[in-house]
Amino acid sequence: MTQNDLHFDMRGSVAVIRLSRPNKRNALGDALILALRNLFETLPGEAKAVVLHGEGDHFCAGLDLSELKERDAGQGLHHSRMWHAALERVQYGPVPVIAALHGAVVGGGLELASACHIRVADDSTFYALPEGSRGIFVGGGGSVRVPKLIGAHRMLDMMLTGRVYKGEECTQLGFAQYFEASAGADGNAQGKGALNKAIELAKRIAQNEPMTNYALMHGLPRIAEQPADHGFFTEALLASVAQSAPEAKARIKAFLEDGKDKVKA
Ligand code: 1HE
Repeated sequence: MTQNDLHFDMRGSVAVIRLSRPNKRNALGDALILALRNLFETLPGEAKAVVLHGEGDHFCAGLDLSELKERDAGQGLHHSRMWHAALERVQYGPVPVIAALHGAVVGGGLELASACHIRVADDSTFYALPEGSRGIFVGGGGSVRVPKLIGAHRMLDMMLTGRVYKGEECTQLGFAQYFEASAGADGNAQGKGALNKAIELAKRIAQNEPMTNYALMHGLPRIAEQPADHGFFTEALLASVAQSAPEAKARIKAFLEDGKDKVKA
């Protein structure tokens, strides 16, 4: 399916979504943001995990600046809220989302990446928040999500000074959980290293019990915002729901009786 510069296909139980606007570096115009929202709201039930990536040399150049026409304050507010609604569907949709990041992950591209659950970077990946130098502000949830990854102090520096982060150290700083080194002369071309790793992880995640995945992606970020006492209670509720699924009981029996899925160091 290709619609509004968004490509979608199923690879087994993994839904692969590609931003397909390479000539504009996958810049996110309103139509693309709305298509993304629509796609996450209508994912087929067979999809147990999503991989999100970008076509061409970059993941995403952020907001389509050509659409940044003269908006009054009210229109600006609604535009930002439209991004919030779309990225909320990414973070709190039905299944975990793994972002394969290559090339530019900038502005709204970093906001989109930070709404995903797992980020995989590679040699080509770089992160920036050019809003500061363009005289605008983040509007796609970046001020809430990005500091949770890298700290408010680092985000502030990026926006004030235009600092660009690149390389494996970004993984330690929190931008991504995985870093794929170049696989050879052209083995990592156009982010294939990150994409292949993201698909491998998605396939692994897709094998988990769906209710456990759902409880993790919906529960953990909310528990993190709750006072400890509320968090313990939410945890107990989620634990009781997850463990009562028949699939969970079957998996525990398979371990106890056959040693299936033993943890390996
Ligand atoms: C664009 C955009 C865009 C490229 N909106 N058209 N984001 C930014 O400020 C980042 C702006 N983009 C860049 O800094 C660079 O394009 C890149 C580093 C991402 C890639 O560089 P490069 O050399 O590969 O491509 P290019 O030649 O700069 O761009 C190719 C074309 O894409 C060119 O158009 P053309 O008609 O001349 O071929 C560019 O104008 C176009 N293009 N990026 C529109 N972003 C919810 S609030 C979020 C707020 C933000 O995201 S602000 C940050 C916006």
